[in-house]
Amino acid sequence: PVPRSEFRNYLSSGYRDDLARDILAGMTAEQKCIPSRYFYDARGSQLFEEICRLPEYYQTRLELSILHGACGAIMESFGKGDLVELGPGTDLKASKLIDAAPEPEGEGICYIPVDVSESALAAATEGLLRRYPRLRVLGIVGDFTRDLGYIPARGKKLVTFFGGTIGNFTDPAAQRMLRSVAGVMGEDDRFVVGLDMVKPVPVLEAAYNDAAGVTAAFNKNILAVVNRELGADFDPGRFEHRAGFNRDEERIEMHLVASAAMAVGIPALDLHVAFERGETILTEISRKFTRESAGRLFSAAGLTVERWFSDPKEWFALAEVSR
Ligand code: AVI
Repeated sequence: PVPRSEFRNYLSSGYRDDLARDILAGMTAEQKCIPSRYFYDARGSQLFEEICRLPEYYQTRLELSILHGACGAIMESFGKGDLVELGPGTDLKASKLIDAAPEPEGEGICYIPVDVSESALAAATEGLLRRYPRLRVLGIVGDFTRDLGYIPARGKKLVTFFGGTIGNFTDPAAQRMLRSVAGVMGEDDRFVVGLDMVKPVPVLEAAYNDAAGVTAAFNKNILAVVNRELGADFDPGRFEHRAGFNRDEERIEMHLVASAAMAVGIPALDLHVAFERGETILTEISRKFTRESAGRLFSAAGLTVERWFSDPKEWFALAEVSR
């Protein structure tokens, strides 16, 4: 019998080189920064899963309930073909879609998750293969900000990018990513993107300053990543978590604040970094959208919003776009 699942690895071995380059740039910049993609080592991914279950972090639950209401309409127009998921977390969202497909048991659908972590791909697909005896799987181990060209060009495609992660990209990075998705889409294909929306500031700020301190631990863990990979001697205990909404930019900004003046050594870069008390490292932006700003984001990348699905308060949304 033909195997139902296959994994292809397109990952370049450059994680440490990328990190070294980004940390050198980030630690010598006027506003020190560390790109948020380095949050997600094993511990960071585990902490992020914990964040998704926090009472203050409404995004994950809302998105799932919106998808529950929208999956019938989305799958009715898709029918069958390649279901591409960029950065799958669990298999929950893909199952919602496959359950709503016109044909049962995953018939006619090839699920194509794209993620840098092969273990994340295995976790996302194992259950699906068991649950849908006719589903096929093609796992792409790669970076969805640069490896989308490896998605096979054939038949019809539904691409999904859940979780509001598009908000973690600066505008130029988001444009690059959206254009590369547009580049693999045919005219009848659709792209479903999760967007966290502008809402009352206390709600937004609580989601990034949870009472249990999980987001603070998640934020500080990025220093442990730099210590481990580059031999640096950041003391996470001497940095404090800070997250607040920047109204002008319509985004949450997450920082690590030096609680005292200190020097940090980064041997792999032959670098000593001086911190003043109160100086910060920007570790993440999380943009919040309105229908208007989302429309501008997509149209600048040559994409058009076809349908809009959201909760009654419009706190989170799924935009279904075409090219
Ligand atoms: C992955 N991303 C959409 C999350 C967010 O809300 O921007 C990451 C996160 N940062 C702090 N809490 C969650």
